[in-house]
Amino acid sequence: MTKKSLMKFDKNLFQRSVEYNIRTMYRRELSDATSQQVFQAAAFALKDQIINAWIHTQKAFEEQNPKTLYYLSMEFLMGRAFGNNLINLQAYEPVKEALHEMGFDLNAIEDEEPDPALGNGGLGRLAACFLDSLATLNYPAYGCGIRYRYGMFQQKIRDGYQVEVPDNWLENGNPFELRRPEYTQEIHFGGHVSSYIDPETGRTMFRQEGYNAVKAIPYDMPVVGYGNGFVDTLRIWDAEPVESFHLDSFDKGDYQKAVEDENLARTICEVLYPCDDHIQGKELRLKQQYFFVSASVQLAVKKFMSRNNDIHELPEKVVFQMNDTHPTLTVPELMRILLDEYGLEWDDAWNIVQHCTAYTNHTIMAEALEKWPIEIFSRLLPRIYQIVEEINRRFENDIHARYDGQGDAAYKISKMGIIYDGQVRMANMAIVAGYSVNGVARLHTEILKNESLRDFYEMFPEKFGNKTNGITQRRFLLHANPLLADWITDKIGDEWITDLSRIAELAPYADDAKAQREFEQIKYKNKVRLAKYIQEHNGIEVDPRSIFDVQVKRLHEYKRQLLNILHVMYLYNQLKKNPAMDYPKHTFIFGAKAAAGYRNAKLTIKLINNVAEVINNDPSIEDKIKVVFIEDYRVSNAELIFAAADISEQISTASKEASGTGCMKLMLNGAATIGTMDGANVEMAEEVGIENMFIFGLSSKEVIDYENNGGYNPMDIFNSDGNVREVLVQLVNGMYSPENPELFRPLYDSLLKGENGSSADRYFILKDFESYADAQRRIVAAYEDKKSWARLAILNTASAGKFSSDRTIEEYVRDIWHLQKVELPAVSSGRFSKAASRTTSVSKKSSVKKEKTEGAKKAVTTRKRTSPAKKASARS
Ligand code: 26V
Repeated sequence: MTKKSLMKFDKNLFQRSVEYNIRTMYRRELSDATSQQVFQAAAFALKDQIINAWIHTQKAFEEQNPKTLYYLSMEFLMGRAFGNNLINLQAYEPVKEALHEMGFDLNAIEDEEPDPALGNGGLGRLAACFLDSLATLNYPAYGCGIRYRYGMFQQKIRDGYQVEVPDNWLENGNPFELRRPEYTQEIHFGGHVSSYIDPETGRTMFRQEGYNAVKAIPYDMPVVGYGNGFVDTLRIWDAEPVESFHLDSFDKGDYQKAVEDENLARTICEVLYPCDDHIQGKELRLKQQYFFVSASVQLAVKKFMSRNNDIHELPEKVVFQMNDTHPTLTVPELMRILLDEYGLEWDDAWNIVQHCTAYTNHTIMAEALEKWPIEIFSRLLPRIYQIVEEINRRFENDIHARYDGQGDAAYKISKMGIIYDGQVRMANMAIVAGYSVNGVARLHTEILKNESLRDFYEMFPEKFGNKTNGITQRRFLLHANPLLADWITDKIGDEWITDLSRIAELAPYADDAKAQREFEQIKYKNKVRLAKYIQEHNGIEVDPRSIFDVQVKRLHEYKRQLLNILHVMYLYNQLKKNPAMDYPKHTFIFGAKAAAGYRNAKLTIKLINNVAEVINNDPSIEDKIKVVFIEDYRVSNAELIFAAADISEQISTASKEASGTGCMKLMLNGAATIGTMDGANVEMAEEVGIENMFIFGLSSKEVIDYENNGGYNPMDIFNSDGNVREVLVQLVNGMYSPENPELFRPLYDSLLKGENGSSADRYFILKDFESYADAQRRIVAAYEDKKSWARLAILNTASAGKFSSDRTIEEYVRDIWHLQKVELPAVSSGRFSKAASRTTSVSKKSSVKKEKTEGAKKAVTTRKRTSPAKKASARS
């Protein structure tokens, strides 16, 4: 762990505080406390320390009135907070020591914390990495999301099958959250729209009536920056019924509405949709989207107006980043507030919206494009629907103005229309309204521009840009891999913790024999740690000297876990035929959750487990291959896995993986990538050199060309390649499912026949098989030479500098958000006092702004507002 420490951690105070908390919270002596109670007590003691810095940061926001980012996301996959907060407060070692003296082991206490899994996968984890970077870089930001009662399901493996178990993460409470009832907002669903004439302006105004209402209550969680005393906020909304339930009410209408309101509040935040295989047009999901977007936007506007005078200046102080299309209702909701509550004219309001909203696309998969049936949308959100209709009408006029002369306006409307074919198309709304559209890796952005969003790119080229994803090195190296973190710091100092580009200074050590041995030793120890976890959780003994070959990510056909396991089956065949074959021990490790209704994904999990069962129990292959499926893959066990991996499997069908971020975490921890030229792999190859990766398979261009020409014929491969044929036959001859030989037939069919109208082997698994097997052979050959392998691994770590989310955030700030760093004034107590010196000082321009703000504040308190907003805020 880094030796540098900015925070004066008071060990005695912490210990007393833990003891006191155990007494007051549980009426127990320390010696009688359970681990869970110690965790709770320690977490509260830690929160006490964070609170000071949190207040301090928020005070600085009040005073400096900076432009603020609202990162709107249905998912924040934060992972455990306790250890991460300790890391960022630079208090990990002291707390470890303090707990040790009290007779507790920090690791065991960390394991008591539930892993808040308010996200499915990449998109949600990216949001969490972004918050870490924003706080570390002193940028004012709120993450806005939903406080799901049940997060991502827990995965149990029963008889090889995935079983979903509810994740009751709040069972023991969440020590890091603060309920903020003072910021409660009211959200309206349903009813109808009526119009009236505003007596002051004479204009026709609209309002929603006869609606069901629900209260949105925010819960705030601190997002602690690394070593800078800066604390941003993750604000997640919970629903509660409005106080309308009067049992003495004899009015039938009221009673019914009260019951409906109550039910609405109960269901809205109940569960995260654990589905990332396709978008289902579920009404509850649309409710969730409007619920958190409306609450976040309402509060952002109110906060802005409490510090500023003129609603027209909103874009100078507020930016809403829409994480995928899920928060696109930001657009019509902000329009509603500006039109109906602030009484703005359409053009004025639209101009503001167009300068406040930006959209990130995270997938090109057509199934992921969100569309809502007009019937559901307009019934649930009647006023919002009216506004969307108007946005669409005006946009269609723009299309006509531009394309009528060329005669293809109708075609363009079919592609770009927001309301089309009975549906509201959310991506189209986000693109038309927002001032920025970005992809998440260079290749992905190019595909958006040239293929999937081509018509939009033609119309609005200036909106498009790329922001290659990144990850936080604080969690995924400093916390996940303390041995390697310490080693790196010993070699090059600890600047890499906040400036990952510095990790390039490790490169010379790649050729240093001593460094190679040390690196290898560290990897070995991490493999021992993972082997222990596997032994405890799977009952499988794996050899830490074997190659740890890892594929951990959501299970999806395009990610091609099936290619990996088919290759394992092929290897097994080779070993069976040739028991003397010289093959270094190889452990194939999988971790993946499948969407509950995704048959082929779930069947692939079953296949992996059945193959594991056969291979792991066959003494004839002398443990040369082992297969492990790690149950319930999530942020906490991911950290163990990344640190221990030799090989990182990034084998998606080229063009399908927008970016990938696991690839970066594994690279940073010194794993070599076997992968296609897809997503961020392309940029990783640029950084580390293609010779230091194991690249295989069709290019994205080849894939897209095949797709545009009706696919290819996998039967040609089946007929010509005996190895492939053997493996495929084993899918359906009962070798891996003797009780039910037909069990894996759907996988077989998906490869050779195609289903539901899609072409056979839609993801080019057989097409890429030989090339993949060849890349695997190259790995085995390279691994033989320990020294050159260590060199390769060190080079991978040393080349990961680009993939820090700090770099990504700086690019968003420079090109999209235009935020300024907020300098924290020194604290008199000395705690966090060095923090201010680490930030670039705020420019003269912002101090001018500050004066203006002071003036503005006064004006707010004295001015008279005549807009409908006055009435609205009076009501709230
Ligand atoms: C994914 C898919 C994929 C198949 C078809 C339907 C569908 C629907 C939803 C989703 C999940 C939402 C998108 C998502 O999580 N994308 C991931 O975002 C990561 C962060 O940008 C990125 O690294 C991953 O490549 C991308 O899959």
